[in-house]
Amino acid sequence: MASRPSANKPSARKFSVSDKKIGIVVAQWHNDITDALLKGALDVLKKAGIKTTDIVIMQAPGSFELPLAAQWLINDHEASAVLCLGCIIKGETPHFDFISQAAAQGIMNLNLTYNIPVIFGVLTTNTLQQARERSGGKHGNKGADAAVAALEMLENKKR
Ligand code: DLZ
Repeated sequence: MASRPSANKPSARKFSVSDKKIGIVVAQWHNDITDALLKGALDVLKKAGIKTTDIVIMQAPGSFELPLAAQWLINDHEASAVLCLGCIIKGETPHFDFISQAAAQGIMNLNLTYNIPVIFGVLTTNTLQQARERSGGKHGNKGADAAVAALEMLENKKR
C-alpha cells in the first residue's frame, strides 16, 4: 500500500509550531476506532510539544457533523488547525457515499474559507477489520497521520 514515509514515523519529525492551538473533532460512530485515532493524534501532538491546554477536543455524533463542529472550534476556540477524526464503513452503512462526500466536501470548504489546515482524518473502509488495521494496526494510525499533516501545514504556512 502506498504511503508517505514521513507520515509513518511521526516521532522522527521535528516541528517548531509548539505554540499553536489545535482542535480535534471526534465522531462517535465506531467510537472504538475513533478513540484509537484520537490516541494516535494526541501522541503525535504531545511529542511535537503542543501543550495539553492548547488541545481542544470536541465530540460529534457522526462524521456528517465533523465540518460544523470543526467550524465551532475555529470560531469559538481560535484553533490554528483542526483534525477531523471519523470512521465510515461501507459494508455497514447504506449512507456511505452521502456521509463520506458530505464530510470530505465540508472539510475542504473549511480549509479554503478559513485559510487554515482542517485535516480529513476519516477512515472510509470496506470492513471493520480494515478500519482496525488503520487505527493502530498493521497499516498505522490515520489519527497520527492527521496530526502530522496538520503540523506540516502549520509549519509550511509559517515559512
Ligand atoms: C447514520 C450513520 C451511519 C449509517 N453510518 C455512519 C458511519 O459509519 N460513520 C459515521 O461517522 N456516521 C454514521 N452515521 C451518522 C451520520 O454521520 C450522522 O451523524 C447522522 O446521519 C445524523 O446527521
